[in-house]
Amino acid sequence: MTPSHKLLLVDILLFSLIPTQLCKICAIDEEAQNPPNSEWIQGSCASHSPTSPADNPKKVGFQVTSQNCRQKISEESHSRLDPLLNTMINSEYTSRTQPANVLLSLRLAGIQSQDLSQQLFKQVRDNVATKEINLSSGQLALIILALGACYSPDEIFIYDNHLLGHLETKFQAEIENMGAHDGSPLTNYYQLSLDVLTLCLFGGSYSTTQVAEIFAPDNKNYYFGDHFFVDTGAMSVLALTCVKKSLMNGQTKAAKEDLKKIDSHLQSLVKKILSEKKENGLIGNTFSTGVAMQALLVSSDYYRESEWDCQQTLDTILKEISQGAFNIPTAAAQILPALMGKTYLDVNKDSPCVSGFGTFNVSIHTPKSVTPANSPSNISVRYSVKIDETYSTNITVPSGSVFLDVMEEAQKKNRTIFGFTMEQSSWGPYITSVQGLQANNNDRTYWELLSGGKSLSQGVSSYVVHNGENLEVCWSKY
Ligand code: B12
Repeated sequence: MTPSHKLLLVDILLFSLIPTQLCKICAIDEEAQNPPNSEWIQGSCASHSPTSPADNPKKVGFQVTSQNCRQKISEESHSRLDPLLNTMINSEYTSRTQPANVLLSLRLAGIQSQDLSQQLFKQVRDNVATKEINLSSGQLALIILALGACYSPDEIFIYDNHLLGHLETKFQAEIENMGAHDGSPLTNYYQLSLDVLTLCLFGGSYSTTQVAEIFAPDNKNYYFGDHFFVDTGAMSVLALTCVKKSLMNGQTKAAKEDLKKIDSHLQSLVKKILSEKKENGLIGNTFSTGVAMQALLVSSDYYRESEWDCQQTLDTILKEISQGAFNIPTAAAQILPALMGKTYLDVNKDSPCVSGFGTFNVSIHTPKSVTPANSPSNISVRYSVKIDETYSTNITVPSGSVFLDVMEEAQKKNRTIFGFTMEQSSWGPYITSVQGLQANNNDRTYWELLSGGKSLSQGVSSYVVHNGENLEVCWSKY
């Protein structure tokens, strides 16, 4: 997108809001239509085209019948979301799924702009056209969710290109890989959840019995050692909620058994998510809170109102937004829907995502820089690569540098010891190998980032390093 194009888009961005009070715990009122129904652990080396559900009977549509159970961001709070919109719209997208993440988020939040939608659609479509074969299952699922969200005409692209069939195949490949590699999927359970959610919402084929079996809450793929992955558990809650709804009217014994199991999984997963609630209201960490909020918004049958102070979570997130925490398009895209009281299950609700409640212009401001004044122009850090042995060096970089700058400096000094590779992902560059040692999903190995022995909650291109800091990349298992 050209800068002038972006400016034009910013000018014409419109919000349409769902009324009612801010952050009341609430469930999607399905009953009227359908009766009832990171924090990171320390690694081993840390010190520690149909157009509506009616047209496609297999599609699961979520009807919101009660507007009273939705959040409302008050008018005064609108401008507090500007940094999110700025990041989503004005960034250069460096990975194939960033445009899909952004398109899905803007559509769910009810932000309308023909031009912006068309630009994003074009990018998503081009990615599918040229790279579909190489997309992971979850990447394809996200693309389908974005294209199909809110009954956009783009939905036809899904059916014309048989994207659901491709997703079914990729989902089965994930399960086959689990059979061959001690229960490890090709990707991870966050992506398997995205797969099931998408197949469920868009009427794709999958076995509910298989889903009930693999998504049992004691499955190792929900955990990092004995630490629960909040993002993954939350995405599973969204997927299982959709599957549960699809089974509600099932009469067969098998359907009833699957429903019972899924209901019990939901109960347990929601409990685990709530147990990761922090004193300030975050659930897991800053970046898992968006999807955790979505999970809690659709699962209020499974907890008491007193168990989650949604208002506190929202206030903390708004504060974090003002401090520039969501400065990656994917981070911004993941948090926005929940702030608008929306979830990925709303992708298929029976009415367009946009309600005609009101419109206003959004003005975009660049978030304030967080670099402290009077910082020295150069800083020194200690950098180590840890495998069985530890290889360390001192590195000097300009103040304001990120972890990646340190790694690059170290690599210049000694490529054999500090050489590394990375690949672009929706969160930025992901470190895939150091010293030629390659991360591997089948073995559940990866390169963990640490500072002062603590696992970081940001990646190499986001984490700003500090003078005197002790940085490590550590060969770890999850
Ligand atoms: C699964 C997962 C992992 C797996 C990835 C391997 C696997 N088996 O797939 C493991 C456990 C190894 C992992 C590692 C890390 N992760 Co991680 N991960 C996730 C998770 C749960 C799902 C990612 C996914 O599949 N998305 C869906 C697909 C469709 O999108 P994708 O872009 O194609 O996905 C790829 C990338 O996301 C990449 N990836 C995974 N984590 C990270 C982190 C960063 C910073 C980057 C750049 C890429 C990346 O792996 C995915 C599969 O290839 C997300 C949760 C979330 N809310 O998104 C966290 C998440 C993205 N991870 C996070 C972090 C912080 C990390 C680490 C930096 C932790 C650390 N201290 O070392 C490392 C990455 C270090 C490195 N080598 O560069 C944060 C990122 C926050 C941020 N602001 O940057 C998230 C949001 C979790 C959280 N709530 O804090 N992660």
